[in-house]
Amino acid sequence: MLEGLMAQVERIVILTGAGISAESGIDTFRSAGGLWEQHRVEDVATPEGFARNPNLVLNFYDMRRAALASVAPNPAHAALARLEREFAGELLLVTQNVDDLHERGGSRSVLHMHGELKSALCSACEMRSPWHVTMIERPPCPVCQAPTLRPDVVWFGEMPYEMGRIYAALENCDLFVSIGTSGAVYPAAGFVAEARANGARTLELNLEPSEGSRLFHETRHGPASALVPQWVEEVLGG
Ligand code: BV8
Repeated sequence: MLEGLMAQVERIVILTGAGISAESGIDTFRSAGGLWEQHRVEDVATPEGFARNPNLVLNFYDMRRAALASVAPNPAHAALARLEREFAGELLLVTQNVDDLHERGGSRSVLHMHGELKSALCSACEMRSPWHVTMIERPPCPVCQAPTLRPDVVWFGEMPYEMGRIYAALENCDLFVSIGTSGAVYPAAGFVAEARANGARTLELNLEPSEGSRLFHETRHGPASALVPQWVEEVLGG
């Protein structure tokens, strides 16, 4: 249905979730045995959980940050990087993921709306710093030296990053594509309705129907490593 429209697409917003990194070996949140089954969300992804047991939370993110060294981007990440290089129109890649696979797959402009494992946020000076090691030892903030670093990750109840920029792009895009996300968490899960209300076409590429599938003009189900390269070829080939 969208094939014929691909040639007229000028402004694309893409939202990715944990499903795009699944074939790289990074656990998703809601699959069987996924991250949230191993830990209660309230304990590891909320400010209250961090206040209650900082060591548990720091260790949870230290382990995920360390695990990045043993995974690699997959063809879906590479295809989005190719789209960024070759698409003549405007492209905004927004990810809910805190991993660095989009960047390692070649994407140069990635908006991490929920933060990044490889970044540290100082609770004292509120500055963000690149971070590649552990935090459990309470290292000094590179900016203010206080021992008050936390993972630079947006927890439940916290405001995601760059919402103004995201909504502006959703208002102007003519195609919104959601890749590898369950549509379970807001405000990201509301982006499709926002884009559709502004007249954009909407496409979901996901292993199975998400919670928001019925809101998309078109949904394609299968692994991202197959669906994303195929869709990028359509956009560029169109
Ligand atoms: C906020 C970072 C407001 C941490 C994350 C009631 C109604 C509506 C909203 C709420 C509500 N109660 C509370 C809220 C707000 C809350 C929320 O939405 N809760 C939900 C549970 C109802 N949201 C928030 O708190 C957000 N902030 O609202 O702030 C505010 C206002 C003013 C002032 C201050 C604040 C912040 C939410 C951010 C939380 N942080 N991540 C970390 O990573 O550790 S959430 C985390 O889960 C992800 O970032 C992502 O956003 C979310 C969903 O995960 P997915 O990426 O979708 O992964 P999932 O496992 O769920 O799904 C994977 C999908 O991939 C599946 O569909 C699967 O089929 C597919 N898949 C699997 N394999 C493949 C595949 N697809 C393709 N190929 C494959 N191979």
